[in-house]
Amino acid sequence: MLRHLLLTTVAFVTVAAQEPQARPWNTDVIYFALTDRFSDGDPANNVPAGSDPALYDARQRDIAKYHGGDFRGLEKAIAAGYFEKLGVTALWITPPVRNVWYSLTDLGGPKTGYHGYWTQDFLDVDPHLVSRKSLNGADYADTRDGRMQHYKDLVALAHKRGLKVIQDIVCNHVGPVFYYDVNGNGALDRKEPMEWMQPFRKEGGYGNAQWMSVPEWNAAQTQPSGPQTVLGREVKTNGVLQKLSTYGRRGMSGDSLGKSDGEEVTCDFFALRDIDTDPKSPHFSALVDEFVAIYRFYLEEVGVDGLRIDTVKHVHRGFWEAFTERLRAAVGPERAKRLLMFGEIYDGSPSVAGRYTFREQWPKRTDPCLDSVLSFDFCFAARQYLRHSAEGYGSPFTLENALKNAGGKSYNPTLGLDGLNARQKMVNFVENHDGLNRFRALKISERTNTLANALVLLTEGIPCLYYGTEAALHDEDGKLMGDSETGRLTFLRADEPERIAAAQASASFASTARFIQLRRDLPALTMGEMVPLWVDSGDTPKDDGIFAFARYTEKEAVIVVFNAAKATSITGLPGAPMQLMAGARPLLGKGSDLKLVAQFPAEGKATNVITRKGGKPMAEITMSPRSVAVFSAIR
Ligand SMILES: [Ca+2]
Ligand SMILES: [Ca+2]
Ligand SMILES: [Ca+2]
Repeated sequence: MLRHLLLTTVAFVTVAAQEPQARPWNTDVIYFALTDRFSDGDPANNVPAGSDPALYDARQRDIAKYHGGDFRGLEKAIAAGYFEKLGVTALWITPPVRNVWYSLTDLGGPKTGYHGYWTQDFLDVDPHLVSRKSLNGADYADTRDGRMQHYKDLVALAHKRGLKVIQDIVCNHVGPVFYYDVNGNGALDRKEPMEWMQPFRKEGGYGNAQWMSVPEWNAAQTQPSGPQTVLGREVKTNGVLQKLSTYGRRGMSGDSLGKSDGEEVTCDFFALRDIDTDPKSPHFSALVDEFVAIYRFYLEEVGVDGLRIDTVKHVHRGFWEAFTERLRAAVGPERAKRLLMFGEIYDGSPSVAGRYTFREQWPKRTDPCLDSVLSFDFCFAARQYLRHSAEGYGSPFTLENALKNAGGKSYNPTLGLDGLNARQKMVNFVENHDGLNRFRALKISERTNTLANALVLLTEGIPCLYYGTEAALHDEDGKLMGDSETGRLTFLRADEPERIAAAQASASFASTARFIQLRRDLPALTMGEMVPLWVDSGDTPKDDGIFAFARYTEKEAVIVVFNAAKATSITGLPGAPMQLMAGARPLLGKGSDLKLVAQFPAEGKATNVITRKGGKPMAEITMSPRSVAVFSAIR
């Protein structure tokens, strides 16, 4: 056995832990791939040895089962230059760690752990994701080291092609690794819902929790058990996650998702077991150290560039204080400077989400806690503006507010070690898997989907595209309201091998790539500040559906105008055109003009008339129906 291990280890494609890519995060475009749903590159791992075959759906249609997507599927797309052609520069992948594979009870019924958020072993990679041979034909052993090596090779390949990798991490909960033994028989009674979920107890927990032991679901005691050596590197884990006392064991609160009274912090997340992150608990310091040791390993040894942090608002704030501080210290200032940590705070209120970018001792301590957050307020506002049945549109006022908030007091203005503040690193999106339906659901057209992507790509912050949106992946079952998980479709289906070529040939792909290219061509679109310029006014039908804003630096400005209406619209009120000002300073220099650099659809007829009054440049921009236009200007 040992000999076999040594031989296969030598055959690995050994790549030294990679230095993180040096470019600033606000010049990146994130592509979020739910690994199980991107592409099945290796059918051999679809039913890992010993797992229940019923958990896998070979048709790739049942949203609750494994679809077979894996690292090889991502590697093939990277190697084929798919992401480079699109222009995205960072891959956010769902948690790669070994999961519990099945839960009989979850939101909406039985489900599998295809998405990766149900950790069983924080220092192992899930067998569904890995192959037994590398892209170059070298062997990967069927061991923790072999699986981790495949992950490391994926990251190295991404780096080689200029892509950063963002690992999705969870500190709030683990999978259903234990059950509540309600009948005291010392065994899991699978069909007894109460053994999976107990009603929430605000005070005290349940004393009847027992570790699971169901191999075909990989339901077992949490790992790691103590110090581990992985890929030849010692990881000084302490085994705190192996103690039942580390978990709250308080059961599940039915309406915890919408709560903000503390209940959402301490309850189980459905059948997922809540880790007790209370700074007052005796294991607190060991718990923080455990997660620091684990994620330091992924940053330094595997080479991942950034961390997307799950379920942030379900964890005590003091935990994030300690975790971010100790992790930055552990990796050192140079590495910390290149590290992005952004959190999922599922809340449309910027004051709730933004809180996590501040330290609790603010303003005594001004340095950032989390670097930034996923911008749910932007997402909800963009949907309010652009996502309506029958190609209607809503008011852009909420969008204007979201953009103003991003520059307001809700987010920590202090520059991080990289010289950028939270606003500049806000992760903007209009869709993802966070309990939201895909933007393109039901009758939302490909054109509207592209308008939404343009909004994401041209706004200040880090744009994040959800896999498949570049080819207008359509969720015909998704609702416009009342979100579900139907949008987690498989993108490159195994039964449609031509799909990747079709995706690249699609009109959506071309326009999305064009907007990403604009970010390279016009520095104001990455480094520039943002100011809203015009919002559809109720006083006149002339400007219906218009939303306009500018991105600007000292020397140049980019003016972006959207028209969501089905009729031609013009920026400004009759006799009062839109002013091109950022505070007291004009966005357009004397004698300069607005230069149209891009429009979508390409056959659009955006025109502009510039007037000047009292030193203030003004623009009447005429916009084709349902279009966006981008202008550049010398200040
Ligand atoms: Ca597979
Ligand atoms: Ca029992
Ligand atoms: Ca919690």
